[in-house]
Amino acid sequence: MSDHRSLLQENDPELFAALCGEEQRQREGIELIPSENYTYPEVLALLGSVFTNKYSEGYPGKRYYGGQEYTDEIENLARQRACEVFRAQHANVQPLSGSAMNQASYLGVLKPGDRILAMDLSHGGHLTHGAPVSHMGRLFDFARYKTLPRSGAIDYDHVRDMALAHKPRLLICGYSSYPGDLDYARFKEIAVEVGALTMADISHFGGLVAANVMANPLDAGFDIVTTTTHKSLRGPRGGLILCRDELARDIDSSVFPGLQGGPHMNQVAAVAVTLKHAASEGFARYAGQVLENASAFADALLDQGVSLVTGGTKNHLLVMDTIQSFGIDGRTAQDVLDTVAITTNKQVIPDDPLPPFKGSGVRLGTPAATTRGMDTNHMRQIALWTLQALRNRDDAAQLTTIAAEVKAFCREFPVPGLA
Ligand code: DSN
Repeated sequence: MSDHRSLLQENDPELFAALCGEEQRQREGIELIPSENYTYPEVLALLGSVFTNKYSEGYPGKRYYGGQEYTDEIENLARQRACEVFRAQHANVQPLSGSAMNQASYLGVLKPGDRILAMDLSHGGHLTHGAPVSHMGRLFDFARYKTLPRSGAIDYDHVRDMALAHKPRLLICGYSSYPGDLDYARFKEIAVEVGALTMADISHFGGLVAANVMANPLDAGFDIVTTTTHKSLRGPRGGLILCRDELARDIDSSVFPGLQGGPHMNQVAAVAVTLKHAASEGFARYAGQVLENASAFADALLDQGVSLVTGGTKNHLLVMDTIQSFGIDGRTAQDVLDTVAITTNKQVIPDDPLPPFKGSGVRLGTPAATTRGMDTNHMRQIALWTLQALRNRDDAAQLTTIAAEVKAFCREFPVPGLA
């Protein structure tokens, strides 16, 4: 047992037990939450490294504290690599996570009260895209576009109508629960027509953009692109803001000193190594497999008559309408799947009549399963277990059998960084 583990075991047995429990849970279950992943062993090492001891307010070459020779080096590496991987002019690698990253972006280019047009939460947008319960929803004047009632797809004519009616200063695209792709050129055209800046929040599929298996909004001339680093990118928890050179000063001063204090340099180091991986051929293959797996998973569910929002997927995630498909709400479906060690999350669907704590659906995704080496055949098997569990949810013996099969299956797929 490594030194830090025995120390933890000795000094804090309760915490050690929880750590071991979580490791076992991650090893023995199938992770289908589309925003989760298993990070690299080097990331785990850097997160637990001495970089966590260091205060580094400011930016490389312009810090408020001494002793920055190595922190400057890692932040420069992270910035350079982010610019290379995403073809960006400028990168800020300090946002602590997704919400801070989006808040800093808005506050960098807008004034409180300015109008923003973004996707409605229940139609696939994110809390920070102006949900009324979020601070951003109160600080800015959000208008929200919705998807088409039957297909669940984005209706660009509706987005344009909303833009013409509301005259936003910022037009946002990007999603946390939309199983489609985005026409960035069309968004840009609409923004130009109304004089708005453009921002894409690609947090969910940042890794797929980095690997060039999904389109890059910067190639369509977007002003700002944000992404978290721990989802399909497989890095530590964190956020990146990518932008044009003209916005670099405003974005940087919005992150620090505007919103945050000292950056987490252990996290910045881990982001740097993540971006080195993201530029590799192995990562490109991984990203392609994430998409193939999602498509195979969706097809397997559709073949069995399951109802999926938008009728399938063009990215790494799918949203199953559990009311239509199984007559149960999303929370019940999530709980049933938990009993067979398949981890998902309940999800609201467009204009959901149920509250978010119930939801009419469940969101499923393939980044984590693909990291463990699962392929399209495995996804078909997982689809089968998912259906068997949901259809036989009142049959305890059947659920126990499925849980045992899932556990045995998972033994074949080691989790990176876990012995
Ligand atoms: N919690 C993330 C997700 O699951 O999509 C977004 O913040």
